[in-house]
Amino acid sequence: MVKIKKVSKVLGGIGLFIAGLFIGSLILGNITAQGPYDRALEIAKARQLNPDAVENALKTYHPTGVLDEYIMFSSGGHSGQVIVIGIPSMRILKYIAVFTPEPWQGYGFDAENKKVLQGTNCDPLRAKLTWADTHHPAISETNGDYDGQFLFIGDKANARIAVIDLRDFETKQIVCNPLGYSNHGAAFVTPNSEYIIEPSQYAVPQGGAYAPLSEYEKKYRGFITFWYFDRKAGRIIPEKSFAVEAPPYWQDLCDAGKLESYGFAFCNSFNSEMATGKPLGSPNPLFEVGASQNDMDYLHIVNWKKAEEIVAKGGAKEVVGIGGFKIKVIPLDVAAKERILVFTPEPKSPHGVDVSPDGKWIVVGGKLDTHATVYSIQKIKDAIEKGKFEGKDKFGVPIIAFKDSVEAQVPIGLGPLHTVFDNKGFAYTSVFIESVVAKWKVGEWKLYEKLPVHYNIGHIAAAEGDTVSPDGKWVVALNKWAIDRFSPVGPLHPQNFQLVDISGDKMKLVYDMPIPLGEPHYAQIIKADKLKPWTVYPEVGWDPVKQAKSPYATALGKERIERKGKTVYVYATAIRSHFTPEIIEVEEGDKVVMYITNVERARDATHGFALGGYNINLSIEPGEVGFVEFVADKPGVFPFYCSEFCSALHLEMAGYLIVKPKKE
Ligand code: RUQ
Ligand code: CUA
Repeated sequence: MVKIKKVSKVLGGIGLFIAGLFIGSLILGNITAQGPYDRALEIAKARQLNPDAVENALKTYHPTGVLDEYIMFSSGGHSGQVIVIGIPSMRILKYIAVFTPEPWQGYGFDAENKKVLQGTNCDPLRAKLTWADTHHPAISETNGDYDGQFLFIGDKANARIAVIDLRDFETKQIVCNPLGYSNHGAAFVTPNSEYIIEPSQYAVPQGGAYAPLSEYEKKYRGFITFWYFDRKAGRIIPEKSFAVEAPPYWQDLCDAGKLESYGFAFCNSFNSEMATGKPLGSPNPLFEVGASQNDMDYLHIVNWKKAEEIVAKGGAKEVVGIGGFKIKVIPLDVAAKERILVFTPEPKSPHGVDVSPDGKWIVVGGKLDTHATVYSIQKIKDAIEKGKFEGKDKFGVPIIAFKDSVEAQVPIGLGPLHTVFDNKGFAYTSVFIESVVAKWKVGEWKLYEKLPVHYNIGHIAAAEGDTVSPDGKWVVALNKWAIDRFSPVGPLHPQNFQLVDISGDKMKLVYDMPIPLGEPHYAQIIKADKLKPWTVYPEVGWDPVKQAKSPYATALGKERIERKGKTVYVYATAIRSHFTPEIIEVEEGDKVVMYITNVERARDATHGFALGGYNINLSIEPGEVGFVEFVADKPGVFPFYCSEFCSALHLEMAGYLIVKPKKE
């Protein structure tokens, strides 16, 4: 009966009936004449699906046209993309192109979004990048709840942050951090998306300068950057952003405080040893050993509200960093003196920091520890207020004694990493070395259950899990290794996302999903009805980068070709099943600028614009204006065509670009 009830929650009244017959009969092990469900029972039996498997199938299967209750935004790892997945069906809905050119979406081929890909403040080196190591997606928040408007994600390899507009699921901005070349804990947002937090990972001389490793302590620095987000503009404003300088410990992940801890950010770190590696032939330890000597590293407690005040008073200095781009930086001595940056010890090879939904507790994992270590924001605030510190680190940053900040250490298993929360007061921690999800109770600080997962779980995501009001229901284990879970496809294995039903007393693994695209790190899960994406652009003639009507929009019948000197402007339209104009003649060496307006209003009536020989493919969605820009430096006749199968006469949706050779 218990099982039947669980299923009924998912499928409603009809489901109860089906499941009742179905599971009931299976449990009894006899297939009797039960009308239309006989066939289903036969299949279950033939496939040797036990009642458990049948239950899992019923929980996740979505008949055609039935939509998912939740949407998960997952990092696409090395692909530089974001994967959009429906939950609980685990169907992939989209890959959002972010840091990597993506032909289907025309991303990096359209003249406008090519500029997005190159970044708003990126040095020439980074403007040319065509990959990223995306790590942590963050949905924009209002009062600590996902509001479904924007998504941010960080690139670990190149210290970049991207802004995706969730009205059209397209990337609108990439910013580069001028202070260094790597981040890790990015992106995380403050509760009203005032700032997007980006901590560095591997310390370098600040601003990309040169300094030998012998000057590590003196010249290498970390940073914790707070990128100011202008919600109306939908853009990060670098001029209004600032960073807090940090010692050259390797900062890792951050989380923003909320409710009781609003105004603070917490970042874990490792390598407080300041190991500098082992040059060949040197007796120095490798990083692996050198950066794991200490039993404790430092949890960085950052008072960003106070930092904001100091910046407003002119307490930050302007640092000219990589590519000549500037950012305001609160120097380490100022941060320490003003107690903008305070430390407390954290055990052992720390990783992951997560704030509880009520904002009272800060949970830290330790890659070589066996506990989830829980800090109390009250204790931290008390210690800071009373100036109760056990000392300072080498850089003068005050340290709160472990006993004065910690609330509990929950023994949960070897190698805890990340923690998410549900609506019943439980926390779920990924435990890497043991390959389990550990469920424990906040406040009781007691372990309830461990669920084996397959294998090597990194992050864990929960429904509305990083908000002030998580939903419960589902968590997803983001496993690094799949090993034997899927049909072999060569030595490079997919990752494995495992869906876990947490609605009952016991956790239940219900689905395995291979992820064949880079190594995802984190994911966030939002209630689907909080997203309000457009199904077509709001007006015909839309510029999706500016999210406004384009001055280059062309109406049907107003198509034209204009020459200004050596530039040929083409104002074109696309509609099933033709481009107008479809013959374009230019001279060798002309610059060609094309604005192609898709004048369709029907959902899904997307046209492509593929031009052979010039590396161009656009996706022009209903209402959108596509922008093409290139120099016609190769003479010849170049067919162009619509690269989306839009209609019966789609193959006829084509034309010729004729590039006449220069006269000698
Ligand atoms: S990290 S697997 Cu890149 Cu978020 Cu912990
Ligand atoms: Cu338009 Cu095919």
